[in-house]
Amino acid sequence: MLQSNKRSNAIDLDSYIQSNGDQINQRLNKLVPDRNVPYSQLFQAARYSLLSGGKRLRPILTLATTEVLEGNLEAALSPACTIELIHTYSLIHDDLPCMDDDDYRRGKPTLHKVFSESHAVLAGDFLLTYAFEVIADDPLLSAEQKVALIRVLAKNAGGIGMIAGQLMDLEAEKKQIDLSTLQLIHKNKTGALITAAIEFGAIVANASPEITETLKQFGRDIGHAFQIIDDVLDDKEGSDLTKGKATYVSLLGLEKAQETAYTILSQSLKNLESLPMDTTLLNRLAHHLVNRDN
Ligand code: GRG
Repeated sequence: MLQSNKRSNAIDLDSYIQSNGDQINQRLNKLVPDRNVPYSQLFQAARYSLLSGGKRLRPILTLATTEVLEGNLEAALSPACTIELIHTYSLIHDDLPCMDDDDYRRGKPTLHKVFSESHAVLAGDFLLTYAFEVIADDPLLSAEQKVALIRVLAKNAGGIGMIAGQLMDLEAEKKQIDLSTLQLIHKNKTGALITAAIEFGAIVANASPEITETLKQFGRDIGHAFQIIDDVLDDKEGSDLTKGKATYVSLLGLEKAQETAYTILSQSLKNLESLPMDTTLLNRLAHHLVNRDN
């Protein structure tokens, strides 16, 4: 059973993240089982990436938004997991030789190194497609909620969302780009799925259009701050991933980049405070996203 935390102020955020992360992992494990079929490698490949220890921040944001809005947490769990299915597909494809060509992800060899490039393409395709099937088949959601979730997921992961961001990012490699172009890339590449995760909570909890709009703005802001901190962490770790690429640190410098993330965080929290319910849980998670060390 998913536990609600009525008194968000009193909660221990680490145990909130741990216990919700565990619930998400269990559901993901159930949604994508090993299958004894002639093409079992498809499921093994998908599970290799899906169950390889991501932070699960996006699905946790869906559950936290649902909780803040006093929605049905059980009904939020599978939709939350579909965000992670899409996130995992994007990481698998991003690591391919034709994209970022990375050998390691989450401390393990990338999927195409362990299986093959074609297995990695197909495992990513499977996770992407399957996300929509999971929503369509969910017995705890109304028909209206399913359509709304599918629309939000398709838009934010699609050609005016994450895929657009990825294409702009690839085209920006080895080119001089300015800050507003970088912001546009990350608004789509990273921000769109984080915003969808928050909007998912609003849909499950049947929030009003006004409340949903405020939460979406909060999602866009924390997605922006999350990406800046991603660049700051890569820079501090001397990561190869940013070599030759424009980042918030290369354009603003380390200190200014960090300062910008904190300014965006505080704007996002002000916006959140305008809501008529206790939003402490989302406030604490937003701090966590910006203060994280990995
Ligand atoms: C291939 C269509 C397509 C899109 C790829 C998400 C993405 C777009 C690329 C990943 C490259 C990257 C490092 C993006 C920066 C921000 C980001 C999404 C980081 C990874 O997310 P975390 O930190 O990762 O939540 P974990 O491993 O914890 O899930």
